[in-house]
Amino acid sequence: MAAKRGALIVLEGVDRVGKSTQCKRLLEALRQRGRAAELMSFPDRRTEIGQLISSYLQKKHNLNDCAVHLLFAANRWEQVSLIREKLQNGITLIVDRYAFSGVAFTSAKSGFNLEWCKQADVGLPKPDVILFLNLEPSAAMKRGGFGTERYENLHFQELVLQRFGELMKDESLNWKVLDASQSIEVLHQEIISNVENAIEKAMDQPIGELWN
Ligand code: Z5A
Ligand code: MG
Repeated sequence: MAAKRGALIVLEGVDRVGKSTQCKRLLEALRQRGRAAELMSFPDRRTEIGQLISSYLQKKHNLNDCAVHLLFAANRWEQVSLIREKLQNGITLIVDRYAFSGVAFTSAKSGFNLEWCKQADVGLPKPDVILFLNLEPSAAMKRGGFGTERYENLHFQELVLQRFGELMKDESLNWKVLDASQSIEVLHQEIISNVENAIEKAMDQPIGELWN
């Protein structure tokens, strides 16, 4: 019998909703349960492309909006063989932001439509579940406030949330919308039960392709 593959688990949401906090809790919980699991996050600021993105986000320099959109996508594509290899080796990957952030953030800028934005990520490994941490940006902002990076302002985050809403209409993807106003622990429990289901279902299925 072929070895069971790992699941691709994505956490998404606007700024400060608790994605990174939950990704870490989830990783610990899966490992405690004896599951092979690893964490990945995008943007991955460690690569050369990631460094360009990081310096753009820190407003150290400007980039053309189309170019930076493609850089964010390229920063995912440069990890695709690794993602596939880990999944095939039975490792469940927890991913902190993915193509959905890519599309939601760029399409919140004027002059961009969702379809154009999706093209650069078509064919990426398809998540087995997308956990959307849902919270009004005004509430998220109260969590210590936004920092000084690009995009960290209330009006833009509200547009981003609307764009995520558009993406969630796609029923070919397994979106789970979770109430991120709950305590870290309660939210964690909801996440782990959704993730256990996704892992069990993914085991016997081939890895899908996003938006294909
Ligand atoms: N971006 C893009 O444009 N295109 C792309 O393709 C991608 C990203 C992938 C950088 O992302 C920016 O890149 C981001 C999107 C854009 N721009 N914005 N805005 P990032 O992932 O590096 O962003 P970040 O700086 O890590 O922030 P974040 O990810 O948005 O935060 P978070 O991970 O969701 O939240 P957190 O760090 O876990 O928690 C925030 C605080 O809330 C912290 O003090 C926690 O202790 C607290 N917290 C967490 N959970 C709770 C609960 N349940 N209750 C109360 N307090 C809580
Ligand atoms: Mg984060």
